[in-house]
Amino acid sequence: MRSVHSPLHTGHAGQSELVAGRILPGFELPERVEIVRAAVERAGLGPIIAPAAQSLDVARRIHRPDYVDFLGDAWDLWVAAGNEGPALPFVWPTRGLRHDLRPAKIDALLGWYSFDGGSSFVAGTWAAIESSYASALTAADLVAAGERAAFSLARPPGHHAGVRTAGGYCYLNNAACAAERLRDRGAGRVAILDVDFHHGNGTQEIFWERSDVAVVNLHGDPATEYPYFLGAAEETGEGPGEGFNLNLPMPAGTDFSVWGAALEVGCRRIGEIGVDALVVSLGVDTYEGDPISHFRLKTSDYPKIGARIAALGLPTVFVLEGGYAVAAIGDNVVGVLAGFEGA
Ligand code: Q9C
Ligand code: ZN
Repeated sequence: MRSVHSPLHTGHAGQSELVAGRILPGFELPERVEIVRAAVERAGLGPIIAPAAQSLDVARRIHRPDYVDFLGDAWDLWVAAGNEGPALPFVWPTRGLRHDLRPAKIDALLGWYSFDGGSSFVAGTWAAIESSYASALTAADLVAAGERAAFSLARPPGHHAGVRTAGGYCYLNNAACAAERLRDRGAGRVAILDVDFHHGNGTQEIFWERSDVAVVNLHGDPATEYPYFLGAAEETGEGPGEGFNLNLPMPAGTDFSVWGAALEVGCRRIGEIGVDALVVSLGVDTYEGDPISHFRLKTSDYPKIGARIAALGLPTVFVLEGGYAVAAIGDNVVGVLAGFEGA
């Protein structure tokens, strides 16, 4: 399969994040994608191509248009206000505060448009966001044009980004945009299968009331795992979307014997619903060596994931999400893709 990749992600570097009471260097590093790219090349998975230029039209339908505009403006506003380091939110309009007054100042806008302190902005952040989005849409276009599968080899990731909020290292929801693009190109119904360790709260929020994009999430139980405030099994969708959201939370320490059974449940549901195309939110932070996550999948498990996904027989867009054990991320991601191709 072809991989879609842009070097513009490298400008999204030196960001910081608020974690456990400290401002730390970000975990979501440029090396992640560089190592996956090297592994794709080494495995001979297929050509690596540049994304086609993309308008923000799809992003502005998946997200609020003013949020997309903010992402493009945030760094310049931060610098214009006299700041130098990463733009990191520090105040949020949570319960009990007003939600009807869009603030004017960048300090407040950062919190208005985020749900945590995980998604900071540096000078190259917007160019990286755009390149990750364009890579996902280009991969979707390849699949819509008849390719069996394509891989968006890009960062920053997207599945935590909601209708109007950044968080969890995410800004635009690339997988949601890819699904929307597949719909635009003729797929009647699309499924998103999210195998990242963390619940894809943004993807769930975006498609919560929609039946044309079904969302299946396998993740750490939000009772104890980030993002905490979404992802319980009881969340099944609302209105026309009722029954089109499936959450499969699992406890810390879960290994492939349990995780693989959940994948089976998720894949069967996708088969029952009946969809024309699939987007996989491909996080490999389920790996036993991941520094911020708590599942115990092994490198030898990832090809099995790819093979099970391939058995769905669907045109498939893979979109890179999390995975922070940098030394293993290449083998684990390529394991899924090679397992898919070999099936
Ligand atoms: N001690 C993705 O995998 N911080 N985002 C968790 C760390 C946020 C992960 C706490 C993790 C976000 C795309
Ligand atoms: Zn994750």
